[in-house]
Amino acid sequence: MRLTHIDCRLLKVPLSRPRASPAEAAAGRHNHVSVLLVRLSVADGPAGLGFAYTLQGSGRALHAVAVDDISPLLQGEDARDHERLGAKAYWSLQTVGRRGLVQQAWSAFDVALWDLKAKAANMPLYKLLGGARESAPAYGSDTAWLWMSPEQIIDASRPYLDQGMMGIKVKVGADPEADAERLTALREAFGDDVWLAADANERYDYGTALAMGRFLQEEVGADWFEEPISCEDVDGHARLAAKLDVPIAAGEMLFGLDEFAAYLGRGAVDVVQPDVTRVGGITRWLKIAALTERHGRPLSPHLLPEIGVHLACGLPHVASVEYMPWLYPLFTAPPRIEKGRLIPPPGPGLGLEVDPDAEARFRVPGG
Ligand code: SMN
Ligand code: MG
Repeated sequence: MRLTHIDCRLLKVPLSRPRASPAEAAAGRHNHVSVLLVRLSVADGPAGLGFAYTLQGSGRALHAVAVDDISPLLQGEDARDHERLGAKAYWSLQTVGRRGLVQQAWSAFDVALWDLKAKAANMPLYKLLGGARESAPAYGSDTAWLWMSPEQIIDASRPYLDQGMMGIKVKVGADPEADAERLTALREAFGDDVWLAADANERYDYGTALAMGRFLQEEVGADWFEEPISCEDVDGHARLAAKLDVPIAAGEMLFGLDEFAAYLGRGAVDVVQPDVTRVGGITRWLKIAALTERHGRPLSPHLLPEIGVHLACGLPHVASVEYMPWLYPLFTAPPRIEKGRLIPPPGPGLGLEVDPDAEARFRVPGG
């Protein structure tokens, strides 16, 4: 399985519901996601497809790393050797990218290598990973941004809840009092049975996070409290986790296995959320999953349900998939929700086909 051709493209995909206020979105901020698409071709057989994203900046830089630095390393290599190729990329680029953008670009290649491997084995990726189950619980993540009122959140979330999805994750972290009011209104509207989590994206200080954690567990009955404080404050997370009953979720900002080991070793996280396109792809996601399993904690993949559904259906201790359908417009048949659960597409590999019209529409000139 020699790699004969490597194709890297940069797309800019508009967000149907922007991350920030409509005014900011209109000014061009928070209204799109940049996507690196990587296709790995072998002499005979289907190509492997992988992708990674950046939010707002750095799309061109991600693409440049893929084209200039990583692609030449893989040309002519045996596509089956994901460990050897991962080590080759790591050691070749360590001085510029032990963490960060280089790892994000590499992630797209690693995902493509796994897509290719599963296609060569003629099986869906989740079967190759272990086939733990045929569908996974999913929570809605794009219906409760900070700029939205409780009424807007309720309206946006209804279609998900009506389909039977487990629940909704709500953004908090701007103003603790307003956050508390929103959460109370949402719990009242949704009822006690709906899964409800709060995601602060690192914005609280320790004292506010502790107070909010107590409020979440006592008044809201929240199912997890995500990124309460800076991702660099492992000790603060450990102290919060020791004092609070509401589970602490974290991991989307972490890159290395060592960072996950630090959190897990200190009991600083209860639900581990590695981003497959930040940690270095499926190869490293599996290592983080093994470490997490050893610590008796569940995982929940960050964003990218197109890949997350395979991880959640392949491995036994993945609690849920984050349903953030940002990249859905790119694919002809992305993973479907059925009775509230996400189903992996039936085809081999990731089971994804890029829609050529969408690709043409979203492609960045020169990317
Ligand atoms: C998040 C991160 C990045 C983009 C969108 C949303 C968020 C999440 O932290 O966990 O969904
Ligand atoms: Mg988050």
